[in-house]
Amino acid sequence: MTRIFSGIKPTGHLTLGNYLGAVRRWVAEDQHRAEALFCVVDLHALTVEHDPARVRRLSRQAASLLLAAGLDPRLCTVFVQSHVDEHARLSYLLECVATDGEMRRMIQYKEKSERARRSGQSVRLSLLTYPALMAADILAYRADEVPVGDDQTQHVELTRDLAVRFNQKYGATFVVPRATPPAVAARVMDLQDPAAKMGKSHDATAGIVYLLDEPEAITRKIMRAVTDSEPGVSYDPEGRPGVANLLEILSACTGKEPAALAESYEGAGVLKRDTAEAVVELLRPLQARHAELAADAGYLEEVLHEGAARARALARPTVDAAYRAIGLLPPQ
Ligand code: AQP
Repeated sequence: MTRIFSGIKPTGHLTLGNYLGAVRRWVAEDQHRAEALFCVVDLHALTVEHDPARVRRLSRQAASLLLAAGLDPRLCTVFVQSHVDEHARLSYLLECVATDGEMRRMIQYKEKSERARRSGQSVRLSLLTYPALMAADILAYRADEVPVGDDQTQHVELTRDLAVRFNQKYGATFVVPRATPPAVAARVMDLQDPAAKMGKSHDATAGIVYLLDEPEAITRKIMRAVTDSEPGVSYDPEGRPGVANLLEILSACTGKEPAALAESYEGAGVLKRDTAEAVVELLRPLQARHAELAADAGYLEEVLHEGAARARALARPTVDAAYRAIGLLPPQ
């Protein structure tokens, strides 16, 4: 059976980008058609300046939102990365097959290290080595597919390279996975800056729709989305990125093609209004379920406890095999 692994970082409140680009498909397709593992990758949240209490809170919230969105622990495994030691164990081995040059080429490293420097912070070494940990997340489970948004495909490519290199040098140990980006909404853009990805850790929040935003806030943010001064509505991601972003969001909500949707609008105002309504309706059930789950903390704890046990049992044989293959003496 196909095995799927994907994760979400507790570096901020989950956004519409996370939902449309990743979580929605995990819920609607992946958990039904494959053996799927979904992980709150909390170790990744430590690669940038962080507040410990906030990371803990966001980890719990992210797990709860995954369940609220419809991940069903009877169909898939939901767990927290740091609860399964195999991720960190394998990450070190992969650092030993990766090169410093390939880590430095990662776009996210360039962008986030630049962001840290601009705000006067030092760049953590883990920000550079983080793709080895992400590769470990995937390879430990011998995952075949990694459903991620566009921004993560470079890291999955690196994971493939590391798996192939390890297998060639030390013997067949890992499955070589592939990224499976979604057909629509692979990159939802910031409503105030359509050149930038809608990202949960960004400081300027006016262009970011969070999954737990009130309907009024969602409507306000979408109605104030930056478009352009051209009359009418057309689907032109290069020339009219703000309008294209709205059309893609509406397309992801309605299932209609962005270009076909564009033909039914004469002005950006009505497009914004319909997009806001569609997003509010899309998120309504998720928000209601999240409120229910918040009243039952025991359930979440139980799901995460069982999820970690299942994940550990799957990861351990592969990671042990990698330790042996690379030349480490097994404990007696
Ligand atoms: N804007 C987006 N459009 C489509 N997919 C997206 N994803 C993230 N943003 C968008 C996908 O959501 C999954 C989990 O993302 P993540 O937690 O690894 O990363 P992030 O949300 O991008 O958070 P960061 O890196 O903490 O924040 P930023 O980017 O703000 O610096 C992934 O499958 C991702 O592709």
